[in-house]
Amino acid sequence: MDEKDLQKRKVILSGIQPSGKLHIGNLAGAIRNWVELQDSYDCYFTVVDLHAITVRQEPADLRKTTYELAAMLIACGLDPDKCTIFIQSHVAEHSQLAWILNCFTPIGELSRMTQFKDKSQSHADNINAGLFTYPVLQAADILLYQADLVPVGNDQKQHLELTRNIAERFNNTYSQTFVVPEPYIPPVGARIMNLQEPTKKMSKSEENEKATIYIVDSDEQIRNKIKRSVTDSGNEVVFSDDKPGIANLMSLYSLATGRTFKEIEHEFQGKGYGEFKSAVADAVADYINPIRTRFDKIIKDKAYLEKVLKDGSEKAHRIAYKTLRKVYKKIGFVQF
Ligand code: ATP
Ligand code: LTN
Repeated sequence: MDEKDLQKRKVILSGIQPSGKLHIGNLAGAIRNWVELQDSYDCYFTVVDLHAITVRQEPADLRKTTYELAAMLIACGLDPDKCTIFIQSHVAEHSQLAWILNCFTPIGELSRMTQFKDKSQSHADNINAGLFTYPVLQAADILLYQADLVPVGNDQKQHLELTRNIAERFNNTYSQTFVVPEPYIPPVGARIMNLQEPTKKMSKSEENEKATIYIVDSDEQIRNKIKRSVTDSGNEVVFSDDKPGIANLMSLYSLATGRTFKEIEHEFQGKGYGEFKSAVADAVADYINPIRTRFDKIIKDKAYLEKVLKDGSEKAHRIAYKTLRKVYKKIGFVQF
């Protein structure tokens, strides 16, 4: 692809918090889609450590998790030659623009954010100002790169709406400065559920280890977790709302094999849950195995990982700097 084509491609930005071990839900619902997008868009993917400190983090853990998440993104298929991968705090413009955007965000709009309300409840001992202005920093992440599209799950739609409001307010006050981004809801966004309570989503913050398949789990651990997962009464493998356990295993099997629900129902007709669970266990273990193997290699090669992140932050900085300068000029700051 020549320089001109590259310039014409639409810009995508997304972020993920280094706040725990990555699980198969994150892979199915977010990262797998990012991998698909990197061939057709100009993509920026960032590990949002500034966002992560809105809840208390152990410094050594945060550093380790940030490295591991970056390595995991590459292991899952993001190719540093095709997209830009960087750590948010390495590009100072994120904090700089966030401050400015804070001055364009009414407190009333921030108090309506459901994530703030939820997190204030779950972290009642530390309701800090950063937790409140979290969505403004997210707006800065997006607007710095003039992103056209932002791949996010449903839970982030409200933050994206706020980003659009901030961008429009700024553009109307001055003149066209920011691209107003659209959410990108992927065509297939499998939602993976908790293996022990299949009506709850699989989540990093779940305490019961048996409920979650981590990408770093061994084949054996994956097989055991699936074989011991909670299923429903009955014995037919069919996709139905009143069989959340089986439906979840079907989603996992579909993710691992690429088969449709119809094909899966057909494959296991008259075979019962035991046989189905064994097949899912093997398929998912085989699916995760090469990702874990790549991860183990990358995480040991610090020099490679640091080079990818340095190149990524330099590229991101070049774009972010241009936007920030434009903003400084519009609001009347003396140019530096
Ligand atoms: P937390 O427990 O802190 O809420 P999480 O595991 O739910 O963490 P997030 O960091 O909130 O994950 O989300 C990262 C990305 O993974 C988001 O795009 C989100 O939509 C997606 N995601 C998270 N959990 C699932 C799931 N169970 N199924 C599908 N996608 C998921
Ligand atoms: N808030 C998001 C993570 C996030 C993000 C972003 C997503 C931070 N900055 C920019 C998209 C674009 C979350 O909790 N999933």
